[in-house]
Amino acid sequence: MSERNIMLECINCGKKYPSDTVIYRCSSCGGLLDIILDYDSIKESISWAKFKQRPLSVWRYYELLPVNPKLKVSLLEGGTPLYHAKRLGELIGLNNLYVKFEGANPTGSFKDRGMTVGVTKVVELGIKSVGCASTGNTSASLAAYAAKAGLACFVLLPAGKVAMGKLSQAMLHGAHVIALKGNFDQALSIVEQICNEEKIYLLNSLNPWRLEGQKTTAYEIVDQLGKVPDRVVLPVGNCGNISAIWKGFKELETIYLTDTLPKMTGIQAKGASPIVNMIKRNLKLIQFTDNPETIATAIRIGRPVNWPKAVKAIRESNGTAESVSDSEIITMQKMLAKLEGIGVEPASAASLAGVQKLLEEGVIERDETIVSITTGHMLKDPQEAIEIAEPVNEFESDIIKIKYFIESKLAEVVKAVR
Ligand code: AN7
Repeated sequence: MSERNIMLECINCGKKYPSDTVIYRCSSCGGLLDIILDYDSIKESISWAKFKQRPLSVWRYYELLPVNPKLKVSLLEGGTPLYHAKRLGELIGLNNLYVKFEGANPTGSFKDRGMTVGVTKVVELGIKSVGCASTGNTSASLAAYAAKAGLACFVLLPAGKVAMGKLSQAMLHGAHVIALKGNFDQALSIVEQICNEEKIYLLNSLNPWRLEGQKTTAYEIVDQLGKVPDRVVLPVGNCGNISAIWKGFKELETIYLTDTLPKMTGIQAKGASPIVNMIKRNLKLIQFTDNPETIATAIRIGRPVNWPKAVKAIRESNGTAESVSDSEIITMQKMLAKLEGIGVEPASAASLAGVQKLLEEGVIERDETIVSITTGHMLKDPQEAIEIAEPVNEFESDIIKIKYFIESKLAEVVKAVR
């Protein structure tokens, strides 16, 4: 790998480490790490035309990924749909609203983009076990990729706070599931310590190799839209994804594949919104939330580890952050499902609820081209979907009553059309 000049670098003090160093924070200052690539040489070997000869996927862009593609552990991740949300856009007043549906990934969330690269890195390093703390999706994804690579997998989850779909995935893919009587932030702190002491490789988004996979969302958006959108809006929890996607857009500009940048816009749930607080009050340091709470359990995070990267992404890009209530999340989740046929979990609906709110506040303009990233599939949290949807209509085996019911519903449709 060394011939590709790949290095780890502390974003805080600039200390560099060789790419085979097993490390998650700077050993000098504790800062976050980033991967440094040699863009001058990458520039020579790539073009959109070359990318377009390969399937739309994370690995379409392998020259920009800092791992050996010959060793790749892949379940065919990425290549997710970019939908033009015409009906929803019309309703809320946006002509150019697009939804990047990350729920279409192999395990149903964007985490797969990161895990394919992160687990490939594990194979390169020759490590045999992996671990993470998770609000659910990270554990589901890691469990699947660990299974594919034949690795032992340990996941720490906040007990009783992980949606059923996600928990069932981690269990079925054979992870050792540890339910912690505490929240995600406490689980991450424990697992980080364990990974520093045991031979378990940490695959939370603190791990910069994983984020390299997630930056491909930016490449795909430009590839599918044919241009850089004005704004990218996404839900923010531990702050890995917004940081990764911003890196992706900046790289495209660096290697002359694009010439503009989008405004990165992060959405959090009201009960777990330390980034929104920081951006709105223009603070230098984050104030963590001790008891985060929201129906969007995926982003029930009060102490986001990647906050410095995320805040930099938002500020550098002239973006913003906004929070939405649980009821705004639910309303949007239903609208997206009923108007567009896109089924997402609550955290992902937060993204579009944020779009609507920012539009109403006059922050977003009506003619902006907006890509809203919906990060996870609705089947991740079927319990919540059933609770918020119209109840099912139960009948005895009586065709008259059933026909009467159907006719009353058809009459409603006719009324609505008029
Ligand atoms: C659907 O699985 O943190 O800001 O442990 O599952 O990169 O953390 C999940 C996060 C958004 C937030 N949407 O992304 C985990 C976890 C969904 C998510 C986020 C998550 P980051």
